[in-house]
Amino acid sequence: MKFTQLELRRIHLELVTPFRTSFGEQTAREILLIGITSDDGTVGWGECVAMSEPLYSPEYVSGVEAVITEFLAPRLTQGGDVIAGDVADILRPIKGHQMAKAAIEMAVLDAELRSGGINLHTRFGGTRPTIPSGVSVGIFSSIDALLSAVQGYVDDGYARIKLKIEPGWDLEPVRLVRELIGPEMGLQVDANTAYTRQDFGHLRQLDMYDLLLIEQPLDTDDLLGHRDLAAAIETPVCLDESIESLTQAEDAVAIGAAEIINIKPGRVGGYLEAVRIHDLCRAHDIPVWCGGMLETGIGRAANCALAALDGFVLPGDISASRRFYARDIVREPIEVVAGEVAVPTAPGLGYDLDAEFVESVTTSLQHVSL
Ligand code: OSB
Ligand code: MG
Repeated sequence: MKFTQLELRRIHLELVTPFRTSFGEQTAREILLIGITSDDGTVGWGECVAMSEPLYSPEYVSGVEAVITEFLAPRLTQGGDVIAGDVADILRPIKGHQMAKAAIEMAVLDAELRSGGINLHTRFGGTRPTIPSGVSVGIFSSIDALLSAVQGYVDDGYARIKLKIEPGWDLEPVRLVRELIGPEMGLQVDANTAYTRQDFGHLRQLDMYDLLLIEQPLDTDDLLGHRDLAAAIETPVCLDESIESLTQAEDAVAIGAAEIINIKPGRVGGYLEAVRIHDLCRAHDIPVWCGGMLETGIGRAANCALAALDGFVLPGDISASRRFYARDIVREPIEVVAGEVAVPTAPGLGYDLDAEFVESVTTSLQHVSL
C-alpha cells in the first residue's frame, strides 16, 4: 500500500484500581496510538505498549514519539509501497526501539487487513475461536486486600491468576492465594527482575505451591542466571523482559534459560516477530503464552489473534478490558465469559474504534507526512 500520513496520538486513561509491580505503581495509563493513512483513505491503527517511564524496558512514551518522528517515519516509505511484512526490515538500520517499531508495523498490518477485508485471526491461521483468560494481580499494601482482589477475579471467572511478587511479598501471599483458590486453579508469579543470583534458595521455597511458572525473576540481561535458576528449582522459569527478538529467544532456549516464554508483540518488535518466536518455540516444545501491557481494545484484539495460535498452550494476560479501564476506546471491549475471551473477527485487528471517546481522552496529537 502507499501511505501518506502518520498520526501520533497520545491518550490518557485512568485505571480502575492502582496497579503495583516490583518496578512501580501506576494509577493511569498514558498510551501512544499510531494511525497510518493510505492514499485510498484507509486508516490503520497501532497501539504502542511503551509506558510513561523506562522502568519495565528502556522505551518510554516521549522517547517513542521522538524516535518515530525523527528516524522511523522518514525511513518508512521511501516514496514507495509498503507491506507489513517488510516493515521490520525497512526499520532494522535503526537500532533497538522495538516498541516503537512494533506500533508502526501494527498500524500497517491493520490498514492492510482492513483494505483486504481480512481479519488478523484469519491471517495468523489460529484455529481456536476462544482463548483462556488469565489476570495479572498487582502487589497490595495488605494480604487482606490481595485476597479480596483475587476472590473478585475468581468470581469473574478467570482461568488463572498471576501474582506480582518482589522480595518481602512472595512466599506468604503465594501460600495464602493458593489456599484461597484451591489446588486446581492455575497460579503463577511475576517478579519483573526483582531478585538476584543470591536468591535461589529463597525462590526454591516457591516449589511447594505448584506454580505454573515464575516469570522473569532476574535481570533482563542475566540469561545465565536464569539458566542456573532453572536447574536449581522445580518451578518452570519463564522469560519476559529478556526476550526482545527471535535471536534472543533462540539463544535462551538453546542454553536452557527459558523453559517457557511470555511473548509480548511490542517487546519483540511486532506481531510478525511474535509469530516467528511462537513457531520457534513450537518446534522446540517450549510452551508460550501471550503477555499484556495494559492494552486498550486495539492491542487486546490483536493479542487475542496471536494467542489463538496452537503453541499458546498457557492462558495469557488477556483479561477483560474492565479489569483496567472503566471505558475502553473500542465499541465492543474484550470480555471474559466462563474464563474465555472470544477472538475478534472483524476486518483488521478486529475492533471498532470509538472515535469520539478517543478524541475526548487525547492529550496530544501530531501528524507526520510520509
Ligand atoms: O511484566 O507482564 C508484565 C504490565 C505492565 C508491564 C509489565 C507487565 C505487566 C503485567 C500486566 O503483568 C499484564 C496485563 O494484564 O496487561
Ligand atoms: Mg512480566
